[in-house]
Order: sequence, then structure tokens, then C-alpha cells
Amino acid sequence: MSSMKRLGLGLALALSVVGCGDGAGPPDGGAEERDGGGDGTRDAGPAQCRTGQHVCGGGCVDDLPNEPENGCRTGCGEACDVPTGGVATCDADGACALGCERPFVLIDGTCVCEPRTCSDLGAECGAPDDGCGSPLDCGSCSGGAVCLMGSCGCMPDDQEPNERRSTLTSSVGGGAEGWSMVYPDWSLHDADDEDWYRFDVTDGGFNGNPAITVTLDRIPTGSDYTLAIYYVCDSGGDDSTCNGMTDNSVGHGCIAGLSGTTSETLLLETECSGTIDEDGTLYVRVTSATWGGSCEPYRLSVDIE
Ligand SMILES: [Ca+2]
Ligand SMILES: [Ca+2]
Ligand SMILES: [Ca+2]
Repeated sequence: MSSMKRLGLGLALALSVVGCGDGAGPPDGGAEERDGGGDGTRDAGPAQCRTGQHVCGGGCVDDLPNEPENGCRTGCGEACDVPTGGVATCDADGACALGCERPFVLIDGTCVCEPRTCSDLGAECGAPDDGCGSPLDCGSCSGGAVCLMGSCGCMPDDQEPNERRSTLTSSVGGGAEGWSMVYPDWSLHDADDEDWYRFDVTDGGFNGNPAITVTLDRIPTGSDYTLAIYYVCDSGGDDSTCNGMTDNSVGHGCIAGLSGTTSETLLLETECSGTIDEDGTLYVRVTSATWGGSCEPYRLSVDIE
């Protein structure tokens, strides 16, 4: 407490003592030891004070705001003691009361750290702190999953996020007739994962219009993934044909729909009406009809002939 505050408190004591008792007569028992003066209090401090006052330093002082910072309503201006892990509060009688913040619990008037369990923390893996400075052993993850914030999950692949066609910022591949590529490392990391890829296709003028074959295989056991492909002509006039369930929501395209882990292959014959140039963009989408919880990658193959 600053000297200024001490002075202020001394004044408050002196002032309040003047009014103390207020004609109510001498103390009725002298249960309180008095400190003998020097602080402005009377020699014969009262043990009972009128309403709105309380005993402090051998005299009566005005009640304080019922806040721990000043020792509560019946305190003498000093903050309530707060041990490690503790929280000071004021009780209804205006006195300091001690509570404890988790993981501390109140035992015999002190706050004792009570270690938390994996269950308390909702952790199914990893080694989180038990709250008292020691690591817990909450187990490990299987099936290629990793422990993220106490839960087992799949690491997103290196193309994420690619949930929407409109937000793709670049192509992952592409070329003219004769170009092909196999992508073995991308995955669906959860049931809601939606993977979009963009390929730039050039009509090289060989073999007629570019024909595009896309295959999705190595679908993890227990899952059913779905392949969809779309072609958007640079010049407009989308007239391409595709051998799956027709879906022209993006240019012209189609969706495969085989069940389970059966691989899916779609063939798209590019056709851009009004031009002999079939340059365009191929979009490929992989989603899950059933996501079986595997982090294993699928395999995508793209072939332009
Ligand atoms: Ca993905
Ligand atoms: Ca994705
Ligand atoms: Ca399927």
C-alpha cells in the first residue's frame, strides 16, 4: 500500500472513530484487543459498532465495498490473501473467503493441485499436461492418423484447402495429347473433405479432339469415394461428352457412381462448338459417399489422348 493510501486509511479511521458508537455507550465486553493509539483511534475501542461500521484497528470504521481488493466489507483496507491456485472472494457477511481455480481444489483451507485425467481433458491421444506440471499418457493413434489437439485425425494433403472449384489458384498439371500423370498422395482427410483439381488442356491438333481419361482407384477399405470430371472450353460453346452420369453444372461433365472401393474411370471427349480449337480446362473432383475413417491416400490418374 502506498504511503498516500496509508494516510487515507488513517484519516478514514480517525474520522470514523469520531462517530463510532454515536452515543451508543461503551463497549459491551472488550473482546477486541486494542492497539493503544498512535493511529488516531481511541484507547477504549468498541467491540460493537453501529450499522454501516465495523471494528478495525481497535475502533469503528465505515464498512468498505464488499470486494477482495480491500479485504471485503469488514476488512481494514488490505487485500484478502490469495494462495497459489486460489481465488479470493467476499462472503455474504463481508469477510474474505477462499476459493480455488481448477485444477486446484480446497483442502483444509489451502488450494491443492488435483491432477486432471485424459478423460477430464477429453484427450484420446497425446501427452497433455495434467494441469499440475506432469504429462499424461493418453495413448497414440493408429491407421496413419495423427494426434491433433488430443484427437486422432488425418493430416490434410498438400493440396488443401481445395474445397471449391472457384478458389483454385493454379493447375496441378495438364498438357496436349500424349500427356498423362499419376497422383498417388492425395487423400480425403475427413467425411466432408472435397478435393478439386484443375488441369490445363491444350488441343495439339493430333488425333482429332483431346480425349481425357481420369481414373480414381486405391479407394481405402471401408470407404466409397466418388469421381466427377468437367471440361470448360476456353472459347465457350461447351459441347463435350462424358460417359458417366451427366452433370453440366460446370461446362460439360459427368459423375461416376460405383459402390465401395471399386475404382472409377471416366472418359470425356472434348468438343467446343464453333471452333476447331478445343483448348480448355479440366476440373476433377473427388468426394466420399462413405468415408471409412482411413487416412490412406487414393490414386488419381489423368490421361490426355
Ligand atoms: Ca484432400
Ligand atoms: Ca479438400
Ligand atoms: Ca464410388
